[in-house]
Amino acid sequence: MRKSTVLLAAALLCACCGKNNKTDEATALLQQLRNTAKSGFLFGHHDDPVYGHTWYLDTNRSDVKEICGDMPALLSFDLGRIEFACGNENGFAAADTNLDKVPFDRMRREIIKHYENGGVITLSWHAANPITGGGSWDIGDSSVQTILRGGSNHEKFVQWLDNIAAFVNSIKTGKDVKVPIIFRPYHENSGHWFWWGAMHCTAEQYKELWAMTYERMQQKGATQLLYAYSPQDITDTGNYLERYPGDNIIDILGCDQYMFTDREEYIEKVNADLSAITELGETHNKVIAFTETGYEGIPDSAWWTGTLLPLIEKYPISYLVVWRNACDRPEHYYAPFNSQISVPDFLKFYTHPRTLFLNDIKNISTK
Ligand code: BMA
Repeated sequence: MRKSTVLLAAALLCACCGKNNKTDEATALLQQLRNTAKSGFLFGHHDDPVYGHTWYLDTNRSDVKEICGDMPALLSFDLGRIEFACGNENGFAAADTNLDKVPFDRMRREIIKHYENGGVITLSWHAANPITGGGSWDIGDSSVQTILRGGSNHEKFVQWLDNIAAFVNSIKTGKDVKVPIIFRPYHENSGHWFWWGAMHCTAEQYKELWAMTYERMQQKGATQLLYAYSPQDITDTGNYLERYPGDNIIDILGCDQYMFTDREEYIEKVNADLSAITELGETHNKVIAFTETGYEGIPDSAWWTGTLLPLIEKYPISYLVVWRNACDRPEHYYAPFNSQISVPDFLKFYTHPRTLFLNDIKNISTK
């Protein structure tokens, strides 16, 4: 073992039990993300291989690949509704689908395939409301309180976490290696639109939710996970840290920010977000990432190299994720597809040396 590896391993020992809390593959992924930021950032797309602007569950398809001949380096999927799936150690019924109708079975296969091809995976979780069983957007001021230890929905919520652990633990390669995954639950918590948002729980309750989640994953042996924290609309580093779950849990400092109609506002907000996480990444020795962004419908044909690239290239982010191309909502897409007006500009973005797609990373991957 080289000296640097020994130091890295020591830094990853669990604060509560003293055991190494990451698999070798998760440790390697974290190092890969650190190295990535020196040369560029991984391009990520949510649900990329499972549906696109005009198709659903075809195999070997990707709106991004159909434009540039290459897959995103990073694939993002969502666990929403895994709460109600029949999770067990042997996997999930093919009929179990997430909130956007992606079968968990298919998600697992795509994750394994992408990892074996040298790609990186992240999972978000639009968790159901634990009181009503409605969606993440079904807000209520006491939801978080009821799932913490001693709360009326604690047991139920722990079962939901166990479903997640069972699912991620079932995502293994042919060589029986658990695929390392960046887990990003309870996102955009600075806003009010999700039941875990800042208006609906105290900072202490929010942090306790994270600690409980982390500990349960550890107990269930889901040590292949890295953890990303991703609030939205950060004003400064102090504001970012108010609900930060802590350096012992979080591996990746992220932020979410979308462009709506006002370009100047987007630029201002992204600069505030990325400046804050750049500074915190240095002081806390963490990887940073732009965990969700995009411009719905991409109505600006030069958005990729005219707005996004110049805005982010000065920050050492390891990756960015643009959101999904919904097949059942024609206006809801964030990556271009054949004939979309921003395709020529996306191709310029694709060939830029700092944007990393699957072919760019598969040969330098640590696997
Ligand atoms: C939102 C929208 C929803 C979707 C959810 C989870 O931003 O795309 O339609 O259900 O993300 O993917």
